Amino acid sequence: MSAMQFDKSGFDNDKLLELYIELVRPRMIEEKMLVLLRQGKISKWFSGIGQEAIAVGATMALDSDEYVMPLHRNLGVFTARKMPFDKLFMQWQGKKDGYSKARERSFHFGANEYHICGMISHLGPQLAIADGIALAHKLKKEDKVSVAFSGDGGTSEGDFHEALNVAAVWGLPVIFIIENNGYGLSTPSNEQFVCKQLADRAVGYGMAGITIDGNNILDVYKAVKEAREYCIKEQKPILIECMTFRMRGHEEASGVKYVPKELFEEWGKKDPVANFEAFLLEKSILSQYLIKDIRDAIQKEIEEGIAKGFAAPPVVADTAEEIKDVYAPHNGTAIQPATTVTTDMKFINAISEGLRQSMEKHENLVLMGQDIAEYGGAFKVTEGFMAQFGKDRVRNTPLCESAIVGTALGLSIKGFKSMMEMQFADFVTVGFNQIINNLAKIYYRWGQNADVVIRMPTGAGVGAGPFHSQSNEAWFTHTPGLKVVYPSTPEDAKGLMIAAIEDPNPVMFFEHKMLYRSITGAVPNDYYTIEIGKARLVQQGSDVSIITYGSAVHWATDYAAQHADTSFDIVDLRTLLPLDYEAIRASVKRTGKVLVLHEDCLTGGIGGEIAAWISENCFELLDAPVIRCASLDTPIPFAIELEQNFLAKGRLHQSVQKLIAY
Ligand SMILES: Cc1ncc(C[n+]2csc(CCOP(=O)(O)OP(=O)(O)O)c2C)c(N)n1
Repeated sequence: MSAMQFDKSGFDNDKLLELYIELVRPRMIEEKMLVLLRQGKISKWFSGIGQEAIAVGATMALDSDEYVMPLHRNLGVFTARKMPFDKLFMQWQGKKDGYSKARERSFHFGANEYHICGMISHLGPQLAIADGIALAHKLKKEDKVSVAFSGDGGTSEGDFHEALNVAAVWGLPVIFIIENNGYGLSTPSNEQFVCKQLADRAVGYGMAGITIDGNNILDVYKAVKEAREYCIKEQKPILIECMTFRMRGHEEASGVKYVPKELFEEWGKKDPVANFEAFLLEKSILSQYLIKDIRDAIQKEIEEGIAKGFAAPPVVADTAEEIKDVYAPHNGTAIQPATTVTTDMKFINAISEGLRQSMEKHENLVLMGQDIAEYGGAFKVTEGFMAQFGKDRVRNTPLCESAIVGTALGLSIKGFKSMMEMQFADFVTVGFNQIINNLAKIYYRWGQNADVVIRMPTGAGVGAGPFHSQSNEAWFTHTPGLKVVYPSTPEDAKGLMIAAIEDPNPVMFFEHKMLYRSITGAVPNDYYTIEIGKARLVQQGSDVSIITYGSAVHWATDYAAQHADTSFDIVDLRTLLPLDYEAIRASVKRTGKVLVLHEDCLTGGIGGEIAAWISENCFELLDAPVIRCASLDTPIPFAIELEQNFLAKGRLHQSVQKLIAY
């Protein structure tokens, strides 16, 4: 007898059997994995035993081309999408023919042909990706939803709040599913949150929220089907809290000592597979014969898959391939302007112009940022854009950098390009995780590119204090998968902006705020790009090289103009990742004396990397040690007197003299 109540109205027998088969598959796979784990044949396992009805029921309620953002207990999502088991097993075994070329473990991978976007370990970031995918559906007027999973523990993350809030404010058709299994690793729910039900939070976001029995596959299926229709019709998100229980440890090795035994007994009676099976037997929809046939077929699939997985050769590291797969392929050769016509414009207007022409060229380009629509952005870069391109494509965002970066990634998965404006580069810290761990790594991990540009108004010089003046480009140059661009002239700013948007990879685009209105130059009127990764020789010289970027290019040229007795070779890097090593080498060759100059602090700044590279690769060309001139290793102070003292500019003369005297 089934200990649970099932309501089969609305389901025909075929559907009930299909649901049963899909429910049994992950259970049987897991049981086999636990055996292999005990035999030491697999390394780690996160079990979803006892929770399968949620992943399976939800996935089965969707169209097969609707994206799911699953987590570590959601094997049922992968199996219900009919991913071949042999390939899944190769994935877990770290074989080349898995879904991530052996670069990712457990469930941290996705596959676009199955409309699954894999998690990163940090859990919460999955939720905002669903926002981006739903936004793509909304913009294309498609009747589709996206679904994201969270555990009860994950709801404590800021990402949960941000993603739900954005979905509610923008009216996005997203189904957020919480698997409330009572524990986050060893932490019980009462140490995680104090609201009665997690679904109660929905009202605070202005969205619908329901709590259902997550162990009842028919309830889950029906709830998600209805939610799907609701989200599409109303163009709103919904929160579904599924009550369930984790029958095994957080991962197998960690055990379950901290869980009271009675809970296992209580929830054991509510096992989703056993109960559904008993119900179908009671209703004569299943028979023992049929169960045996179904289980035999699944068993065969599992055994064959495992055999194939074990037989697959171990992955062989190929450094060239590893490096190649850090970036999505792109022909970044410069696009030349169609005519020679130029207009003198300020640095900021050149950025605007690059963005505007990109919006005209790429109909799939969406701009997002705080106050960028009617208000035109904190610095007015997008002034007038909303009138020209409409509010769908020029979007004010709530104050939630993390969710917007995640949304940008979701848009990218659906083939959109996006630009996100950080109001100030300093605020990137609250979107850091999504940039470093999702945008930067996703292509390498499983081949999905992140076609996202993040604009970073950066730098000091106006007495704006520690949180509106930082140079934080070095945080990103240390992150493979990102490109870091940093123009210093209006012509470069426009060309590099267009290039950044053309590039299918994530680009951090640094704009020095001091340059916005202080620098004017001739800018081609037409659409053109400056190649990312190529430095510019500002002026050629023979005594001292100054290798620099951003506003420091202007410090260097001003200094050189005032010291005509020394012949300066000035290189504007323009891109900090990847660096143009050949341009650096050529400059070293011309002078033999190198100063690396930047506004960023000394320790850990990109200057250290450049100096190390020169000494390692150009030692014979040097007549003096490479000298770095950088800002103080302190936070940036507010008072102008302190800020001037902080900035590298004040030590430029001293550094140059030291180099010349060497
Ligand atoms: C940002 C972050 N902090 C901590 C962890 C370590 N961690 C992994 S899973 C987990 C518990 C998650 O609990 P819950 O969201 O309830 O999901 P469940 O594992 O119960 O399915 C923790 C603490 C992590 N992966 N990421």
